Amino acid sequence: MARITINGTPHDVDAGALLLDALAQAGAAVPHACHDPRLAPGGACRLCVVEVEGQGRPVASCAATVEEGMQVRTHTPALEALRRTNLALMAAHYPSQAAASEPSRPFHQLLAHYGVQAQDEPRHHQFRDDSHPYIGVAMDRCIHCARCVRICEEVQGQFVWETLQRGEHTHVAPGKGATLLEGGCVSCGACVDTCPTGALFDKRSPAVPETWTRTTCVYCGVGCQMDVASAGGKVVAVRPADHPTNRGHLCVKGRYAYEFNHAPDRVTTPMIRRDGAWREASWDEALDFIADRLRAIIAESGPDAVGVLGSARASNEENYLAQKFARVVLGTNNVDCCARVCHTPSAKALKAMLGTGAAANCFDDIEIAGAFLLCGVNPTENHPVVGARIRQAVLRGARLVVVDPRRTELAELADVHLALRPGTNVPLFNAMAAVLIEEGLLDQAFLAERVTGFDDFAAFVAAYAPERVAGDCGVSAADIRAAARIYAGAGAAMCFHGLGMTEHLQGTEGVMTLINLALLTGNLGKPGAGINPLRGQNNVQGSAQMGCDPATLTGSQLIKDAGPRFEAAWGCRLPATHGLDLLQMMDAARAGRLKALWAFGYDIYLSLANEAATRDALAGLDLVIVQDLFLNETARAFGTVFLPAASFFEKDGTFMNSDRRVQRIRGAVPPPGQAQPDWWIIQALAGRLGHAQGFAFDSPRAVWDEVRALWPDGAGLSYERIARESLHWPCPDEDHPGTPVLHQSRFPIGQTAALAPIGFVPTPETTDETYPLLLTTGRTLYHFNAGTMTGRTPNTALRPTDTLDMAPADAAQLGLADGEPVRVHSRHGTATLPLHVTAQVQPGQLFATFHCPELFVNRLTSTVRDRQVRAPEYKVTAVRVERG
Ligand SMILES: Nc1nc2c(c(=O)[nH]1)N[C@H]1C(S)=C(S)[C@@H](COP(=O)(O)OP(=O)(O)OC[C@H]3O[C@@H](n4cnc5c(=O)[nH]c(N)nc54)[C@H](O)[C@@H]3O)O[C@H]1N2
Ligand SMILES: Nc1nc2c(c(=O)[nH]1)N[C@H]1C(S)=C(S)[C@@H](COP(=O)(O)OP(=O)(O)OC[C@H]3O[C@@H](n4cnc5c(=O)[nH]c(N)nc54)[C@H](O)[C@@H]3O)O[C@H]1N2
Ligand code: SF4
Ligand code: SF4
Ligand SMILES: [Mo]
Repeated sequence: MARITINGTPHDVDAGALLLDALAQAGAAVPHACHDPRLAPGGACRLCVVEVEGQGRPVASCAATVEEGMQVRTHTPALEALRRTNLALMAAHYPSQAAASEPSRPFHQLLAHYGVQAQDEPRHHQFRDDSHPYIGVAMDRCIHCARCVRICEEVQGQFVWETLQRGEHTHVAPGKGATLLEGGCVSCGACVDTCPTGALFDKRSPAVPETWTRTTCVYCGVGCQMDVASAGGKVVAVRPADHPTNRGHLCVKGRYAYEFNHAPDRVTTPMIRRDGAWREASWDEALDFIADRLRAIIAESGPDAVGVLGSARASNEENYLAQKFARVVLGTNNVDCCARVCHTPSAKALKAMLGTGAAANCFDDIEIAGAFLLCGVNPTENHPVVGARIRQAVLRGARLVVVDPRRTELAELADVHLALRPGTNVPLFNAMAAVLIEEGLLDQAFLAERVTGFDDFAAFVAAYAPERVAGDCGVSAADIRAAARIYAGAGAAMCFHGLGMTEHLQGTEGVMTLINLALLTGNLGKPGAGINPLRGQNNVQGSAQMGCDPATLTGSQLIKDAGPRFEAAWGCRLPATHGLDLLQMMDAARAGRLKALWAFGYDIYLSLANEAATRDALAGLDLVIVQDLFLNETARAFGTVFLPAASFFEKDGTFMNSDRRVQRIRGAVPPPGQAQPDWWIIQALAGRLGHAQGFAFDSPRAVWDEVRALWPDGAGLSYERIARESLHWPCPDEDHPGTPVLHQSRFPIGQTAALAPIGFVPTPETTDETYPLLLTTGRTLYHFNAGTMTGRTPNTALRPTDTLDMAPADAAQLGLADGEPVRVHSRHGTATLPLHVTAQVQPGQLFATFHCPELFVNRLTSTVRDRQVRAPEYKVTAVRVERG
């Protein structure tokens, strides 16, 4: 604390605080127009000026820090007159009508408070753009405070807005294009959020919504906190919350892509398909129908003829109930979720080598790391708020290595971009390990205390010298060496990886090769380091962690270890047979052994690799229960019963994000029609099947308390605490501060971890004369997975369709033009997509997203799976392309 005197009265305020904040804290707030706590001080508007004893001129309190003994005057007549003059200058060219019609805008409040009249004088220059679906521009209201310029630079890192020209010609406009989007805008809305006047505004939101509700974003695993505005039972606006996870920032999906919630084709009534046609049913009819069919199937074929798929989009509480339903009500361990297809390889590799199958470090370490190693991950599009933080760190001087076949946005900024041939992660990371050893770039102390198996490993990777493998990987040996030196030389280097590592024949093993690098260089168990999978959906970490996995119970506890405790708590015996994972369920369905499947919040038909194989499997089932917001592709093609679910905007619970935080979701609007939260539906069905007991929770909080009782590392995460604190598990009791950084003094598997020699097993999916190109699939900023949600928002205007991305040289050789439809053939199927010619992909390679059901990119992908946990190889398919 520091003692300062404000207007003659002493006050104790935070030492080192911004003077502007300290004044507000002491009840002597001063006005400001250009200040935003997310930004470095601007000092431009001169409204926050105060008199400080000993300083000749008024001081901008937004740019000064508190000093012990300071004597400050905040509202002297001279200061107030100065403020009025400065405001009058800003108001000279300001439209009076705007000030009158939207009195709640901060700048308009200032004008009213100081009695300053807007003067409507004409302007020389004014940027106009009505083309963005979300961001409106009314630059006749611009006061040149530069907040939009600074937030785009300092928070998002996009550098779209610029203050152009000087004097009376000064105006704010995109510097690199005629419109916002041409100027590089990624539609995060940060500029709208900070603009004090409404010169930038949300086109689709009212200026003053009714109620605000704090919740967690439903899209990616970053887990941004946001405030949802509702009016008339509808979501009308979303704003970023100032919270450690996202620090007052959102991306376009969290900020703007909410209108799916009120889409006209939202399913709001249960439905049963009879004679090929969907007919509406009451909840009683639908639940009785399912209960009868399940009873009959279990009586005839046993409980292992049924499978349950939890949802990475639903809450922890709902996923907990789903796996409890499978194990207790049905009597099967056949339960899984879509973690299977993305980061189960990461979880498996991390758990096997270190003991915890989750990210080692937290997002706050981004600002500590000296270097980043990004492997097969595209955060500026897929985890944009983390992507922006990484970009800011790199702009401030952190080193960056990107390992990705494509020139992603972050690859553009990288010190070294290893544009490897898809499918060659294992030799590439083995080569980096070989360099670390050969060049002595090792953390000897860490190796001595925490690592075993060095000699065998060193002998093994010597065969992977960069000069030997670089050709096969499609990169230069010098670049592999440069990358290894950056990773080892940073003090603390943080590794993030994604599906470019996991969705391969060698997915799990690829991640193991990354863990080797961290062990060799001591980049584990300390801030700013770690191996960090960027988890996919809002709650994919939680879905598996709650036990939607055939081999583990809640808290990733192995059935063989924790089984007896669960049996005691649940009052029943656990199923004796091994469960099937999702891919094994598909195999069993094809073989006629699986008869029924309940999938909630997971469009498996569209999203699983190799449509033909998925179709064969799903077509063989007697009962397919789909529980979703929309009639998704699985429901359309194979559904027997459809149960309408409430969305995250409409229910309470928790999500678990990518850096192990458990965060609340809170209902902001009521569910439409008869839609019900997933937790209600699961309990209702359990009741029908004679298991009302054990499924009689009256709220998600009650479910969560049962989770905490069974999961030792989550025991301290009560609803009360997570409402106040941002906590990372392990958090074993209510006084525990949580664990942002894992493995600090030991690993859960013991004091040491062992290096893993991993030989290279190439994928059978190789190019030849008939299929000469390699297709890799993935994502884009504006759409999310199955597209059910973003496809029902104006994001479709920002990106209307999936495309097939091709290098200019290949397009020229094939005589294909940008935008024309092309047919893509693989050994497995055919799809037609519009061509997008781009230098982002290398010659010989292609990239496509899978967000459009009508284009159905998974008609092309193969049946190759990860050797250990069976994640499909979405990332490598040999194809041929011809005019469509
Ligand atoms: N906007 C948006 N955000 C999303 C999603 C979305 O659909 N849209 N989905 C969410 C989900 S479910 C997930 S799992 C995450 C996924 O997020 P990411 O892991 O970032 O996903 P992808 O875009 O599928 O793949 C990442 C990168 O892997 C590269 N790659 C392909 N093959 C290889 C290879 O052999 N080696 C290496 N090193 N790289 C390769 C691709 O070029 C691509 O840039 O995103 C989540 N966030
Ligand atoms: N070619 C190719 N295919 C891929 C991938 C790839 O990289 N390439 N990636 C794979 C990966 S990593 C993943 S995770 C999958 C994703 O595939 P999916 O999991 O199928 O996709 P999502 O769009 O995340 O959401 C699934 C469904 O959840 C519904 N939903 C949302 N909220 C709720 C809720 O609260 N309750 C209920 N009941 N339903 C809800 C949505 O409407 C949607 O239909 O795709 C995989 N498919
Ligand atoms: S558009 Fe808004 S935020 Fe940007 S300079 Fe003008 S008034 Fe400030
Ligand atoms: S970064 Fe992820 S969690 Fe944050 S707003 Fe975007 S989609 Fe939502
Ligand atoms: Mo995913």
